[in-house]
Amino acid sequence: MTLTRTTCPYCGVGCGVLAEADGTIKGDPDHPANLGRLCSKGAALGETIDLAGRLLRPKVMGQDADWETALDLVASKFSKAIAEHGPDSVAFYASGQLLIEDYYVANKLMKGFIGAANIDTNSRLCMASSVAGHKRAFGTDTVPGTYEDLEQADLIVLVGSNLAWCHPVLFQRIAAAKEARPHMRIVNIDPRRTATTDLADAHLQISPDGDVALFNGLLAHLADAQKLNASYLADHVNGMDAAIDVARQTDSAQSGLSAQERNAFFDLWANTDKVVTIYSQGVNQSAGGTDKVNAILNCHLATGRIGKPGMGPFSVTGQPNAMGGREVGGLANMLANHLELANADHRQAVQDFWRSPTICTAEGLKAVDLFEACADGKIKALWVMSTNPAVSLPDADGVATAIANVPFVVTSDIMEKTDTNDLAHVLLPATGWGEKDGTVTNSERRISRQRAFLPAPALARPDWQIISDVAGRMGFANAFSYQTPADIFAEYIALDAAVSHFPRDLDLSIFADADYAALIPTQWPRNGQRFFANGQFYHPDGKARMIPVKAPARAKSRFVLNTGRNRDQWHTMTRTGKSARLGAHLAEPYVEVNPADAAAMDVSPGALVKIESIYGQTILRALITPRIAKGQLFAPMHWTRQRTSKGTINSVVAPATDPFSGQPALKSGAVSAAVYRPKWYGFLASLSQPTPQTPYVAIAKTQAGWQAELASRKIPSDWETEMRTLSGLWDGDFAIQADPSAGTVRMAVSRAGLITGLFFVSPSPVVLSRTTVVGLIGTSTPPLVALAGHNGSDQPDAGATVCACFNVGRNTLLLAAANGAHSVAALGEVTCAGTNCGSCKPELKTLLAEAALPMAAE
Ligand SMILES: Nc1nc2c(c(=O)[nH]1)N[C@H]1C(S)=C(S)[C@@H](COP(=O)(O)OP(=O)(O)OC[C@H]3O[C@@H](n4cnc5c(=O)[nH]c(N)nc54)[C@H](O)[C@@H]3O)O[C@H]1N2
Ligand SMILES: Nc1nc2c(c(=O)[nH]1)N[C@H]1C(S)=C(S)[C@@H](COP(=O)(O)OP(=O)(O)OC[C@H]3O[C@@H](n4cnc5c(=O)[nH]c(N)nc54)[C@H](O)[C@@H]3O)O[C@H]1N2
Ligand code: SF4
Ligand SMILES: [Mo]
Repeated sequence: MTLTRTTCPYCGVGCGVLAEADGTIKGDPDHPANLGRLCSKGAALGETIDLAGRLLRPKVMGQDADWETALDLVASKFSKAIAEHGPDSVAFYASGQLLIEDYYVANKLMKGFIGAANIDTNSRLCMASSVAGHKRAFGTDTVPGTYEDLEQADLIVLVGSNLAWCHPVLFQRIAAAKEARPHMRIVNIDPRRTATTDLADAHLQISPDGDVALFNGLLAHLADAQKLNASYLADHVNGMDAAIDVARQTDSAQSGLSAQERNAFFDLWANTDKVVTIYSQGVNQSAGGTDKVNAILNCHLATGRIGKPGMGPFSVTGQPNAMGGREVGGLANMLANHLELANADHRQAVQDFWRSPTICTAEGLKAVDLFEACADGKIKALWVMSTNPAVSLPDADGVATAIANVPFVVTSDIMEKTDTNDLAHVLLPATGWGEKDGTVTNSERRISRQRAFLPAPALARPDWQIISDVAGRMGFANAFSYQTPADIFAEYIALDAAVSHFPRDLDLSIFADADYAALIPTQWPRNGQRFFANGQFYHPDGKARMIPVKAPARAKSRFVLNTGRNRDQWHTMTRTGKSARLGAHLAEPYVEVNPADAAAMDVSPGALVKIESIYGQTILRALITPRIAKGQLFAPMHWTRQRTSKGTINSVVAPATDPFSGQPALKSGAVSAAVYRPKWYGFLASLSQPTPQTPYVAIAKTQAGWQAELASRKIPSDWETEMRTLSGLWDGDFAIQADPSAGTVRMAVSRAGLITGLFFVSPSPVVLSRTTVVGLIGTSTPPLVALAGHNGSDQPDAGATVCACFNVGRNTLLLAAANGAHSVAALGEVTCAGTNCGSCKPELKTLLAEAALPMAAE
């Protein structure tokens, strides 16, 4: 088998992967981002490259079409809208999961040939506040550091980042560094306790959006304690006085932390030179996200702790090519290659280079506004590429209605059924990871190749080619005659050279003679180089700016709804949802509720909670835990209308945005919550994919089929019909056991001696081992034994999956702990858990702590 050297398509760590055509995946030991490591999602890539559910040919109005028909239609609809309503009547909504080549071409078509800037991307939901904050402080959008800084730091502050689950390989690198250098300190600033907290020496459980109050408090403390770097400030920074004035007026108690917690943090920060502050969506996704970024940058600038080994602010990017998208300028308020849309010289230079008939002169619509324009009827043709806005934008039901209101909608995707595809007139099949070639830039500005190791399935084509083909049909064939992604990359690098006389941070000259086919992971401007080492910034005077930022007033709603990610799922689950192994870790959408709030709402373990705002409502399973503070709720963002009846959590999130970045506040929705009481709860396991219609549904892929959690307020007249309707299992023998006194009903369908469906119904949440029940599907267990909810053998129930790589369940681990495995390493030796990708190590640690508790109490 040939090994192909490629890059993981998930998070911004950008790990190198060695792939074989049979789906064997290994970490690339030579890639500087991961040095051979992979997390659970990367390790399971081989399970998500099958063709189930793929979009394999173009579709026009739900019917298969050939490429000629589909491309002609798309080009003519866009051209017609532009001719009749002007260039601003069309829009692209793209993604940080496009490759540099795809992104460059889409941006070029919109800005240089259509002549509008209505190309925005899901990076608006992700990195926009960091971009705006960097520009205010540095005069340019620069992430100065390198991953090695994380290993060299003496203090790492993680703000609004669940690195353990969202950038697992970076987290592992930090964990290894802490083990090697035990004096290293880690502080986690998050309103919620997470897997990341387990590595931290201190958890600062701040109030939602308490970050500016805290960092302003830190700045005032640095000033009072004479910890400012006076000579650095004099030579390289403007705006210190105003920023410190505002900081002194801020009451840092507004952060929600005690004076003791604050002072300990301030002292630690003030007295440690090598500080890296890592921040992510708890900072960016806020109505004050840009101010949060600058509150953090202010502290680093005031101490000169930037641009040197082991120190600096570090905004980690989410998507594999979030950084590349910023570089090519694929956002509505950017031009290309870090050039300014508002600068006429920059526009002219880009237009000259592109030899384009026109160039946009004004900013386009940012994501939330773009979909508002769709709702208002201003957008006549919309092209969504590699993203799922009907799920991932706030007010998701409003966004779905807005998309449905656009006269012509085209999507490019690798999957056929998504919430956004369901609203489109034309679906264009893109080649996916493993089938396409191109480049991505990771969080430390390192550009790596994605390389194909599989053939393109059926009619699927690479995104850059689809976009170029449409551009050609719109009359721009000369400028979009690329034959390979290498042609596009070469043009992108040539554009950079052509505009090198403008002072910018972006400098891609290291790629000038690059051999695209053999390109090794390379950092711009030079490998290992940090920005700002010489104290030179990109404002006209060469100095950085400290920005005075005010802490926002505290929210007043009954509950603040926080949202985010799970360890083993990626966004709207179109790929990770295919892997039963990944699905076994947190198989159902849930909402974290503090025990006190649960008691007040009469929510017991396993109960359902209805969450409402003026935008919509949803029902989620309660996960009662002290990890979440009183008055707050947390729900993952992953579930969609494809897998639940109540859709996405974004149905209830308000479309409020940050005034500077336009990034939505996805982590602090104002909501109300109450217990939802159905007449019955159900758990269904089935060989075929069920399509249930009950008020509460959550389905997930299992090893041998599917599972569904259900609830309804209507008791059916006949349970057999109900089970067959819910599961779609119309054939096979039916068996039923009812316990009228308990109100429970258990049902099985079997065919040719094999169990094809099991359905357990109860008036209270169904208590039963899901792992055991789904493990019975497809086996020859006698139906009556299966109805007892166990497999008839003496195999104990493994419990909910903790280690996805080796499929090790919670009960197995607890048993191992009880039998003497008292460390993560010992658990690994006995059960293999945590010994492959290591993503579950924080959970193993928590589990050991829990296992130790009863003994301590004895
Ligand atoms: N497993 C997995 N990994 C991923 C992804 C995925 O879908 N799944 N997606 C990738 C992408 S695109 C992104 S952008 C990154 C996101 O990576 P992260 O930003 O680390 O992930 P989130 O879970 O969105 O949010 C991080 C934390 O912010 C906290 N938070 C909420 N409000 C506040 C606040 O006011 N202040 C502070 N300080 N913290 C707050 C939340 O409690 C949460 O724990 O992950 C990337 N990696
Ligand atoms: N409430 C809440 N909402 C959030 C967030 C949050 O923390 N909370 N986070 C936000 C953030 S940071 C992000 S980045 C977004 C992510 O949200 P989305 O971008 O909407 O989510 P994905 O599921 O990653 O969508 C990617 C789509 O592209 C398809 N695809 C995969 N590979 C390819 C390819 O090669 N070509 C093409 N054309 N298509 C492909 C996939 O099948 C999928 O449909 O969600 C945002 N929304
Ligand atoms: S940390 Fe995991 S998801 Fe992120 S790039 Fe590496 S293997 Fe992929
Ligand atoms: Mo993101």
